[in-house]
Amino acid sequence: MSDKEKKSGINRRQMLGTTAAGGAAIAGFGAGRVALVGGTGAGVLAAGATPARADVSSAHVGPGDLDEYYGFWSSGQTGEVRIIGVPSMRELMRIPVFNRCSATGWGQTNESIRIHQENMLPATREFLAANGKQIHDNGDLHHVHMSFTDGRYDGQYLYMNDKANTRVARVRCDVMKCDKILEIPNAKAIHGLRPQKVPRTKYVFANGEDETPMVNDGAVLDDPSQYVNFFTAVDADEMQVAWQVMVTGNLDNTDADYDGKYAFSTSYNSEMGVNLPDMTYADMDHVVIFNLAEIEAGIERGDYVEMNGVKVLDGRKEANSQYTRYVPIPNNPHGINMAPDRIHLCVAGKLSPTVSVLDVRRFDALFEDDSVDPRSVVVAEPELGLGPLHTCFDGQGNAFTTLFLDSQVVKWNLARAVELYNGADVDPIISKNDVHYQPGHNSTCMGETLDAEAKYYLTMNKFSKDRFLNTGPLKPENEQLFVLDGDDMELVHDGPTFAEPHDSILVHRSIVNPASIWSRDDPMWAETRRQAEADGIDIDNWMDTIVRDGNKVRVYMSSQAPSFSLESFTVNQGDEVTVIVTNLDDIDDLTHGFCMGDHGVAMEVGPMATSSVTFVAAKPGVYWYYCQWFCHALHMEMRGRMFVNPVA
Ligand code: CUK
Ligand code: CUA
Ligand code: CA
Repeated sequence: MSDKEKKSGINRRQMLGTTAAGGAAIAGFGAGRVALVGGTGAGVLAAGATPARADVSSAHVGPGDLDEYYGFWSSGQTGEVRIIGVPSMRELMRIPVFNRCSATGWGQTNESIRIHQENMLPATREFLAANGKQIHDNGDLHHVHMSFTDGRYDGQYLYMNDKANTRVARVRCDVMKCDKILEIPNAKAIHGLRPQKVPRTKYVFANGEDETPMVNDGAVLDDPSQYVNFFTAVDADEMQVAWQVMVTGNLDNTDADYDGKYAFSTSYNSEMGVNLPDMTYADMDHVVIFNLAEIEAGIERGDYVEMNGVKVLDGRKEANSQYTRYVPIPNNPHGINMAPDRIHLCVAGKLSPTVSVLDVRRFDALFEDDSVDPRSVVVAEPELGLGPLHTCFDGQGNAFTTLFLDSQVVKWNLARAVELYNGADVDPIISKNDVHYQPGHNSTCMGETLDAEAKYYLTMNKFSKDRFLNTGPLKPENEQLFVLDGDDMELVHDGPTFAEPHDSILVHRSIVNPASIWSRDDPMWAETRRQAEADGIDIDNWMDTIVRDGNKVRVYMSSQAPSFSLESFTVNQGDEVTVIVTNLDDIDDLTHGFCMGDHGVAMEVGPMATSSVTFVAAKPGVYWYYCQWFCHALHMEMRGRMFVNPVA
């Protein structure tokens, strides 16, 4: 980009000073969005005009060739995880987690309902029952991150949040299926989520975004002075809450250091406001630093209250405990990203055009000496552009920050930002590239680990506007992949995505090694196996048995291409029918399904898997069931009949 562009960027930045009143800042936020609807042409040209020095051919993955990276995508309000091949950007798979899935039966099979219900709070169970439901139908999955060992991905698990229904879930990387869903008590709206990096992922840190009364039972309603927020550490192995810390202000995003000492979270609502003006009036909000050793010591000596079965420590500002410190940060900060240099923590200002850079080596001093100014941990605060949201790293001392309002990514140098803060006459900004449009999260390969690489840069954009054929009032979002070559960034992919390309990690394929067929002793269907054993059925071998237990009927069948072991079975109207299917085909990629026509019942049965589903046979008549995953030339013929006897 030219100096002229750079200068004009700075001028526009100055229009949104850090001292802007909340209302003015918000007005600017809105205006930026509107302006971008029409202001797109220049950006396209600027990107195209970059000299094509980048080795774009490295990003081409031919038909039949395999990608170098697994991309794990959160899908926002769709509630699932997606696997994308990078750099081809081909969608490889979807992993349902907080959503219901027609193809796999997630949220409908007994195995998945058990996972949903196992760690559900009793009050939620009652609430759902009152609404005629067993599980929540929706989720809002913002962040997906892999388990770490010594600051590097270990390929074991993925962890993810549900903002909509205050949950944390886990996906097993050996089968790429969700195995745990944990509803978090006390907190509300789990938003930011990160695993502990060092020495390993013992904890998954999860932020509660919404403020509510400490005991939210209706006794306190519209009295925000009694509202609180909770930071949660989940035991990553047990998938149970380890402890919570009560904080001042709300919590937005979170991250952890490379020393295993601290976790930290942004708060955009230090004001504890409940409307827009009140959430934005303060010039400074804060980052909360959580001292893990002090928190564990506090639990050891019993310095907690137990709320809903969770040990809760008081880390509020006024408590003046050793559990937390509060660092003032301008202005409604959002993303918080730990650099792979193990030193620099980058906090994006959102309403402030700055990224605040904190030196984590200075955190010890804050806890050792109360008189140390919390702002002394800030070692740089470069003005980068309008609406900075998230930062990622190339492992070579550079950072990439998304600028939501400017619809740009700014590449900048951490060391030069520190020099500038110390008074040197240097410009930390290396380049600005237009993206389309309004980026939120961004990623580099292995960028949130010690193995960060300067290879590809991915931006996940909230709007596609005019970029693709019009799909009606609801437009897709857009994700763009750049090849990094020195200081150049070459756009190599521009592709629409259904709601929503929220966040992602790019993991080298050498770290991820899923199985091709299920192991018969997988814990996924352990409870189904127990029931079968009680019925005298061996679900590991050919089975074609119907077990009646009062008005409960269990139909055990096997599938082997191209047939089910049962051509038909008979039940009585009103029976509660459970169909249990084991897929005895142990061949790579040979998935069967089971769909009961006109009953809203369907599921996937992977190679060597057992799945089961339960429904009430309320309608007399003949109903065909069929295999719903294409498996064989005679896949259409893979079907059978259920006879439902009318009750006289
Ligand atoms: S938060 Cu969405 S753009 Cu939910 Cu990760 Cu920043
Ligand atoms: Cu079995 Cu299709
Ligand atoms: Ca604020």
